Amino acid sequence: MRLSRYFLPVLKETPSEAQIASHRLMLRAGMIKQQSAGIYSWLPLGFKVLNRIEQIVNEEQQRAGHIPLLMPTLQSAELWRESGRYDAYGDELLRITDRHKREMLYGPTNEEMITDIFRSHVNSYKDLPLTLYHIQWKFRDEIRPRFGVMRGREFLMKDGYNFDLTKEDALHAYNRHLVSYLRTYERMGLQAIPMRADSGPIGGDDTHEFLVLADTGESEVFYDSEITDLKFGDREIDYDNVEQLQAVLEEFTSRYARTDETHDEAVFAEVPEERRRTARGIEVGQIFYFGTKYSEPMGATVVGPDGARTPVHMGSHGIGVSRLVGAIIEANHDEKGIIWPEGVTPFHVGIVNLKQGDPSVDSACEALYRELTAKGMDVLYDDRDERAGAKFATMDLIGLPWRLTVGPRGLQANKVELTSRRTGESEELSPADAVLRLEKIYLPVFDAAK
Ligand code: P5A
Repeated sequence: MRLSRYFLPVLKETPSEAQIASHRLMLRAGMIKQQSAGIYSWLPLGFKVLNRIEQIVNEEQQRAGHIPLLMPTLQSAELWRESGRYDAYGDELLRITDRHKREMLYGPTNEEMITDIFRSHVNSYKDLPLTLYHIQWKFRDEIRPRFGVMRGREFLMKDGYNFDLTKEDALHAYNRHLVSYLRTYERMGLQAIPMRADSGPIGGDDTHEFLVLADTGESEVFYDSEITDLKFGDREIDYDNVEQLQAVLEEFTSRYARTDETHDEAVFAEVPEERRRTARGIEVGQIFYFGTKYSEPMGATVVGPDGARTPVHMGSHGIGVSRLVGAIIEANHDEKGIIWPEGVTPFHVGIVNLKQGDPSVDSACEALYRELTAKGMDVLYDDRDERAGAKFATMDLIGLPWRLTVGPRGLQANKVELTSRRTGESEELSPADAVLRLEKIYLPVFDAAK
């Protein structure tokens, strides 16, 4: 993409309504525009990041054997009356009446609808296990929408639902989600710690929230510091292997880590004092096992091996896709702007032309742009007729992890400059070597998608 032809409405002023860094930076970098309280348009740069996050989520869900579908945003109140949640959900539920006076709602989650799909089409235990998921907009009429996309009213969620014959099978589905989430967040450059939590309006007893530690997080958390040493890494996982997944669950959940809803001072006191931590965290996902809470009242049953009908065991599993954009920025920024992790960056590299209009510089930039693009990289080429300082400030603000600076002096010695946004360190390389370096840097990112 050539910046001269892109739509990147960066702001010079710091917007006064934004209280936290990620909200400020998303507005300044031209990623979002507020349309109403807690409702945002995603401008091209923000939309690109949102798409990258969606793509990682899709890849990891499908790696775990989960099947994508798409359900609508609007749901009928009837379905929610069947589960008893139409009244129980309270004021967060946006209720709508259509022209025929039929009661509808904008879905805050889809347990009822997926249970309805299941009961319409699945009849036998032989069709289990089954996990279906979608990535779809949700609406929760939050009393205090704030921090930009972090607590929106309209927000994008990946929500998945498992259907199993027995509790044991459903707990394996729970583990599958836990493990796939660990890998998902790590690919985004985040450490998200599974913590024992409360199940709230979704229901059930078994639930973990995934929290990214950040001072601006809305949840208070208590944990054993040893947990932050755990890395998922690139271990080979067989998602059908019950023992392997159970072992990963135990590895990542056996140490003390809880949100304030389930915090227990007495149990916490058993953690050696020097390892006890109290901090704040951003909830970027939550997984639930709730058994037959929806299948029983809604009649989602299968014929079991013994010929008798039995309600299926279910769980649901959510990732806050739009919230993640904010969470990643909270965890990765400095005073100049955003610092994207390579896995989610909107563009892999930015090219800064120091002397637009100089034929040798223009053609070196064009060649780099072509070659990098041919290697599968998304490149943002700043080809505007602007001062170098302004170009650097834009690149720093929008946070591309790597910048190639091309100017007449360097080119005389066949050199361009490759700069890391994170460390600020620069290296002089020939254009050909710069392409090779970038290819090597992004190899693990492209490999992780396979
Ligand atoms: C699990 C999937 C559920 O709704 N039903 C389907 C279950 N879980 S949840 O924890 O309530 O939500 C899942 C994730 O969505 C994000 N989230 C939000 N993001 C932005 N703004 C909001 N107002 C908001 N509310 C929830 C969180 O990341 C949460 O973990």
